[in-house]
Amino acid sequence: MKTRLTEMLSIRYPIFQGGMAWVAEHSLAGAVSKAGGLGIIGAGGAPASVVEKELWELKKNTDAPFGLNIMLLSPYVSEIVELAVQYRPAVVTTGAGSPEGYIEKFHSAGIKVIPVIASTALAKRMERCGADAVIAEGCESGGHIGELTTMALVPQVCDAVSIPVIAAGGIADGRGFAAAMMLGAQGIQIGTRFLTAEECVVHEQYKERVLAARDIDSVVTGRSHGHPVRSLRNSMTREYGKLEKEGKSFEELEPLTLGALRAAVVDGDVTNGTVMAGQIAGLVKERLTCAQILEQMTAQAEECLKKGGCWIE
Ligand code: TUI
Repeated sequence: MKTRLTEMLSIRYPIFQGGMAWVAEHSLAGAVSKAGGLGIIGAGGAPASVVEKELWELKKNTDAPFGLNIMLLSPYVSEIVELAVQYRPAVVTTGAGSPEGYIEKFHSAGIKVIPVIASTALAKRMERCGADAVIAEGCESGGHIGELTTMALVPQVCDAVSIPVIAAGGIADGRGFAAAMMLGAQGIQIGTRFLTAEECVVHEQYKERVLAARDIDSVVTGRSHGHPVRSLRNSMTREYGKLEKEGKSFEELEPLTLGALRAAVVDGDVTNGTVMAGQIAGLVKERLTCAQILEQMTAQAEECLKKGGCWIE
């Protein structure tokens, strides 16, 4: 499946693995890159020393191209930017903000810059500033999200910019992959489906929670304070939702979520932790290797694209 994205990055599949905070470390990213996708280390809110260890381990284990995701709300952004320049991933993806101020620096180091955007306005701004592609992420995604759905966002972004568009949010099988390509995307980014991959190191309880999730099991908290986050329903989201309805301030709510993603991912606290996952979690029913996920999704997408739909003769 050759697209402008596979050619730009010399990768076999036009598939990025989302740079999920705490989750996207070297074993997951390395497995995806080795299998022919683009594995991405997620810096999240971690200090540069932690991220450096992951980059070092990844580089030790594979020569395949990989990426680094920089979460722009992190207090360590400037150190992580320097780390990127030092370790030279093929791509830097960014989330939760605009990477405008860093694009030139990355380009001088030979690094492609691919921001996650949630609107056509930001996509156009990124193209003007020299971004090499954009990831159009719909609100079906897990974690920090925008307002528009993937179905509405992707074709509008594809019409608004000339650089390649990568679709993200709500894609976990070959049907979603094919649909994204029909909307004009040159590739896709997958998060939730990789949570249950064999090489993914999230806690066993987290994996079980994702495997058990139904279509309606994710909720968005934090809308009232401008930081909407999608995760799987649990005691924490119920308590958060109740306090949000009562009009509690961000400062009063923050203690509920501080360290809660780590608690779920690392300690397996799926009751009081934040179990970030997308709406498509209900479709994720098996544990496969990253290579199997990429092969299966691509074969199914090619089949769908050949058939072109389910018309009757
Ligand atoms: O960044 C993500 N997903 C994330 S980041 C994260 S860590 C976190 N944890 C708790 C609270 C907040 C963050 C967990 N999941 N996805 C990429 C993404 N970026 N989605 C939406 C956006 C976005 C939104 C607004 C990008 C740019 C933007 O505009 C900012 C501007 O300056 O115009």
